[in-house]
Order: sequence, then structure tokens, then C-alpha cells
Amino acid sequence: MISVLHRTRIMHLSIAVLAAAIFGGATADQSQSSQCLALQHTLHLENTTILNVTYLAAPTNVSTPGTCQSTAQVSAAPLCRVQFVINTTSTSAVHAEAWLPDTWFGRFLGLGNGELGGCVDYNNLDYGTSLHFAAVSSDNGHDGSGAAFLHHPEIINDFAFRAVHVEAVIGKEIVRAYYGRPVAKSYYLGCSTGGRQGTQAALKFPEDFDGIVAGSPATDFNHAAVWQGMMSRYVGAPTSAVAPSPKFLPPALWSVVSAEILRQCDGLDGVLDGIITEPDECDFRPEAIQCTGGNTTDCLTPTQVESVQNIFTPLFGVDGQLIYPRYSPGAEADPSQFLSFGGDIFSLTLDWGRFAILNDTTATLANLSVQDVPLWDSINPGGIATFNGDLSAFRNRGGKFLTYHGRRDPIISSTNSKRMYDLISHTLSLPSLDDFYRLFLIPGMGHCSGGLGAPSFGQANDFNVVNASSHNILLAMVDWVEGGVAPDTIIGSGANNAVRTHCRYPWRSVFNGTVFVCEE
Ligand SMILES: *[C@@H]1O[C@H](CO)[C@@H](O)[C@H](O)[C@H]1NC(C)=O
Ligand SMILES: *[C@@H]1O[C@H](CO)[C@@H](O)[C@H](O)[C@H]1NC(C)=O
Ligand SMILES: *[C@@H]1O[C@H](CO)[C@@H](O)[C@H](O)[C@H]1NC(C)=O
Ligand SMILES: *[C@@H]1O[C@H](CO)[C@@H](O)[C@H](O)[C@H]1NC(C)=O
Ligand SMILES: *[C@@H]1O[C@H](CO)[C@@H](O)[C@H](O)[C@H]1NC(C)=O
Ligand SMILES: *[C@@H]1O[C@H](CO)[C@@H](O)[C@H](O)[C@H]1NC(C)=O
Ligand SMILES: *[C@@H]1O[C@H](CO)[C@@H](O)[C@H](O)[C@H]1NC(C)=O
Ligand SMILES: *[C@@H]1O[C@H](CO)[C@@H](O)[C@H](O)[C@H]1NC(C)=O
Ligand SMILES: *[C@@H]1O[C@H](CO)[C@@H](O)[C@H](O)[C@H]1NC(C)=O
Ligand SMILES: [Ca+2]
Repeated sequence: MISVLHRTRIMHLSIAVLAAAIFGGATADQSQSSQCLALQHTLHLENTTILNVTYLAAPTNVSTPGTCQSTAQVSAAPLCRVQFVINTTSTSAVHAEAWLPDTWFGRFLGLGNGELGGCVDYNNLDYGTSLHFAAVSSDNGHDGSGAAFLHHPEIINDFAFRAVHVEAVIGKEIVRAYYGRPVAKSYYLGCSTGGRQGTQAALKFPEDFDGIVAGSPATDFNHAAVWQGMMSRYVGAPTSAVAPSPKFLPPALWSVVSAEILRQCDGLDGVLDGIITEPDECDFRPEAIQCTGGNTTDCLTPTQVESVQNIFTPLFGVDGQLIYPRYSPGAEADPSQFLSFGGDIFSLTLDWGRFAILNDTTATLANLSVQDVPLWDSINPGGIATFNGDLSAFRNRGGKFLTYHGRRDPIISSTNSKRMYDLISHTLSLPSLDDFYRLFLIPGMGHCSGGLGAPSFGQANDFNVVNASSHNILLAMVDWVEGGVAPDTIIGSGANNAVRTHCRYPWRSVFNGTVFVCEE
């Protein structure tokens, strides 16, 4: 029987059972520990300095260097922690950590980052080692926020494509040195910016990973950034609480909009459950809640109707070409929607604009518009766009790619992941990408994890882990790479014992009268 284990539960199991069973208690721990600590002096890797090596025998709150202190995590399995820095050029360096569990299944796991981040991903180091991967995560070439990008093109290059590459190259050498044998298979796990990094790895360094799990990817990065800025601009950002723009919707009015969206679209999938299975089919008409006859309560002014219409319309450029798909109806009810609609310009857009595109720390983007797209496209710092369908080298070397995207994602439209799928399909002239690339669309899920329905399936940033490949996308990838068995579906779980079978694009999730099933 499959049981859902909270991550800390897996941790206790692996420490209590595995360490004792395999290494026979304290004596073995000591030899593991001295083997670990020896790495401080025995590792000699190109461009790399070993900063610290520690052996963590039991759950520990590790202290995290740099400005990302809040992410300090407990380690899940007895492991050797190696902290190191790789000089990528004379003006850039990537700080990273390798977590090497006592019980190793021969697999390497490279990890990605989030937002413009700057932070080692301790949660997923913990997750990877709990499943017996040797896991490596980096700071993506800078500490903390995007301010480091200003006038530092090599730091931008680390962020755009190089950090994950050197993490793989140097990380695998550290793993080989510690265990005395090379990595058998290498994997990648990341979401959001991490999803983009995984896509970039497949495009630029197809040999680095055998299997890439890249969620909610920020592909077509510059366009995604302008689009998010435009979402904020549609509600008048930057605007102030004292004198809000007439375009602005206060939070209570967003609840009215969300209720009306559900009234119009929840039932399209046959079930009134608060989840719009296919938001691309929701043709929301905000005019239905426009104020009439002197009523000013729980209704929209004509200006606010226009704001909402803009938000749910794709972004087209000055020549009418598609810049980015529209915001998904339903996603406006996610708690993170305030990042776009709270009155400030979406912060990632502002920082990317200030520190990488315009090099102007006082820019407000108050006049951001589609007129700016050609400039952002032409600068494309570090080749960050990551919107290229030519995955032929990755496919030809036998690489496998799994991606997923929440249909209620308020940060990156899941429709863009369909667009990426279609781009790859057209570029490679393959009607179906099933033999190496599969996209799972997750109804109800927000950005990377959480939300409504059954948004938990072993992805990055998930905290409920089922130790079975039917329910765990990382283990499903292992089955695909090592056993040749590709996942047709992924079973998610959620609050109140929710379970739902998630479908791969272009299959559809259809209610059959009892449950949702996948239909071609
Ligand atoms: C990395 O760069 C730093 C600063 O320039 C330098 O001190 C250090 O020796 C370099 N390390 C390696 C391994 O090249
Ligand atoms: C290495 O890590 C240990 C244990 O966390 C810590 O006590 C020590 O100060 C660290 N050394 C350096 C050079 O950071
Ligand atoms: C880690 O820190 C948290 C919060 O301070 C604390 O509740 C927990 O007991 C600590 N865990 C360990 C293993 O020290
Ligand atoms: C070491 O850094 C130099 C540039 O400083 C680079 O050309 C070289 O490829 C790097 N080596 C590795 C293994 O990354
Ligand atoms: C997961 O299950 C496999 C067997 O299917 C077992 O070898 C492994 O130890 C389990 N992992 C954890 C973390 O319980
Ligand atoms: C800003 O600096 C980056 C390098 O960090 C450069 O690529 C870009 O062209 C500069 N932007 C402008 C508007 O000059
Ligand atoms: C005002 O309009 C909204 C939206 O149509 C409606 O829900 C609300 O009941 C109306 N209020 C009054 C007092 O008519
Ligand atoms: C935005 O545009 C308005 C009118 O076109 C102009 O007056 C204002 O200075 C611009 N603001 C910024 C920050 O560029
Ligand atoms: C719906 O699908 C489930 C799972 O495949 C199946 O057990 C059930 O019989 C189906 N119900 C109908 C009405 O087809
Ligand atoms: Ca529904």
C-alpha cells in the first residue's frame, strides 16, 4: 500500500533504519565521518575552493551563509556536507553545496533556484538526500537579490546559464571523489526560475543531465517579465493607498471578480469544485459585474472592467505579434496575486529592468509598455530568454524531460508551457514529444506547489512525499531514465484526502461522472 509520508517522517525512517542497518551504528558513522572530513584536503578541482566540510550524523539546523538566512533547514539523512566556491570568470563565482548521503543510490541531483535568486536551496537538498540522491545546489552566482547584476555581465551569465552547468560538472567530481565511483545517472530538479534553468541546461549543455524535471518554467523570460510588469500597469501601478489609480481593484473587489469567474467557468469541466480545469476555455466577461443604476457595491466601474479585460487578454506587441499568453482566469484568487495587483510593479520585473536591462537603479517602470519589448529583446542579458525549441541534441543523447505547470499559477501563465511544447514540436517537426518530453498540467495548483485540488506529487518545493513513481515525478523520472518506463499520468494528492490523476499535454482531463480521467 502506498502511504503519504510527511518529509520529516521519511527522515526518521531513514536515520533510524538505514544508518543502523547498513553501517552498524556508531563505529561506521565515525569512519563515514572521517572519510567525509578528509575531503577538505583531498579535493583539488579546477577553479574550485573547498570552503568547509562537515559531517551531519543526525537532523541538524544548518547555518546558511550569505543573506538567505531564513532558509536554514534540517538535514534529513546522515550526510557529508561540502561547501565550495567555483570561480567561473575573474569577475564571477558560484557558491554551492554538495550533500552526500551515507546511503547513496548512485544518482546525482542538480538543483535550481527561484526568482532572481541568489540562495542555496536547502529544502530540496534535504528532499533529494532523503531519496538517496547526492544533491548539489548553488547560489546561482550571487548572494541574494538581483542588485548584484548591475554592470556585472558575467554574474548575469552565471544566472542565465552557467551556474547549473558548473554545479553539474564540479558536483559530479566531488561525488566521484567521495564515493570512489562515478555517478551512474544524473538528474535535475527545479521550478520557476529553476524550471527555466532546467530548460536552458537541456538546450545548452545536453550532456549534463540524463533526466530533467523542470516545473512552472520561466521560459521566454524577458517577455514573461514585461508581461508581469504589464499586469501591474493594468491596475495603475505604481499606485498609492492614499490616491489609488482609478484602474486599481482593492482586495475585496478581487473576491467579487473571482466569484464571478467561478460562476461563469467552474462548471465548464462538469464539476462545481472551485477549480477551472482548462482556464484557456474560460471566456470571462467582467461586464457582468459592472456597476449599474447607481449601485457602487461589489461591482466594477467601467475603468475597472477595462483593467480586468486587459489582464485576461494575451499581450500583443506593437506589430500585433503575441508577446506572452494571458493571465489564467482563476489564478487571480491565489494569495500571491498581490505581487502583480497589489499596487507596486511586479518586483522581479522591476529588478530585472533596473539591474540587467536599463542599468538604472532609479527606474520605476511607471511607463512600461509593449513599446519596450524590442529593447528588452535586443539586450536579452546572458541569453536569458530560453525560448528555443531545438532540443534535438538533448533528445538524441537519450535525455528525458518532464515538466509540469499549475493551471492557477499567478506568477507564470501555464498557457506558456503549452506554447513552449508547441514550439519544440514545430521546431523538431514532431507532432508528439512523448518519446522524450512530457508536460503535465495541474488543475488548481498555484505557482510550483500548493493551491487547490491535488497539487502534491513529489515536485520541487513540495512537502508531502510519496515514495512511489506513480505519485512522485522525480521517481517517475528515475523509472524513465533507468527503466525505460515513461509516465503516462502522475497522481497528485492534496488537502482533505484529495486525489487526482494529472494528464500530459495534449491529453485532456475529463470528468467521467465519477472521477477525472485523461482522454486523448
Ligand atoms: C577565485 O578567485 C578568488 C578571488 O579572485 C581568488 O582569491 C582565488 O584564489 C580563486 N580561486 C581559484 C581556485 O581559482
Ligand atoms: C565549518 O563548519 C563548522 C560546523 O558548522 C563551523 O563550526 C565552522 O566554523 C565552519 N568553518 C568555516 C571556515 O566556515
Ligand atoms: C531546528 O530549529 C527549529 C526552529 O528553531 C526547532 O524547532 C527545531 O527543533 C530544530 N531542530 C533541530 C534538529 O535542532
Ligand atoms: C575555469 O575557469 C576558466 C575561466 O576563468 C574557464 O575558461 C575554464 O573552463 C574553467 N574550468 C572549468 C572546469 O570550469
Ligand atoms: C523508497 O522505496 C524504495 C523501495 O521501493 C526503498 O528502497 C527506499 O529506501 C524508500 N525510500 C525511502 C526514503 O523510504
Ligand atoms: C546594461 O548592462 C548589461 C550588462 O550588465 C548590458 O548587456 C546592457 O546592454 C546594458 N543596458 C543598456 C541599456 O545599456
Ligand atoms: C450591485 O451589483 C453587483 C454586481 O452585479 C451585485 O452583486 C450586487 O448585488 C448589486 N448591489 C445592489 C445593492 O444592487
Ligand atoms: C511617463 O510618461 C509621462 C507622459 O508620457 C511623462 O510625463 C513621465 O515623465 C514619464 N515618467 C517616467 C518615469 O518616465
Ligand atoms: C470513470 O473512470 C474510473 C477510473 O478509470 C472508472 O473506475 C469508472 O468506472 C469510470 N466511470 C464511468 C462512468 O465511466
Ligand atoms: Ca470545476
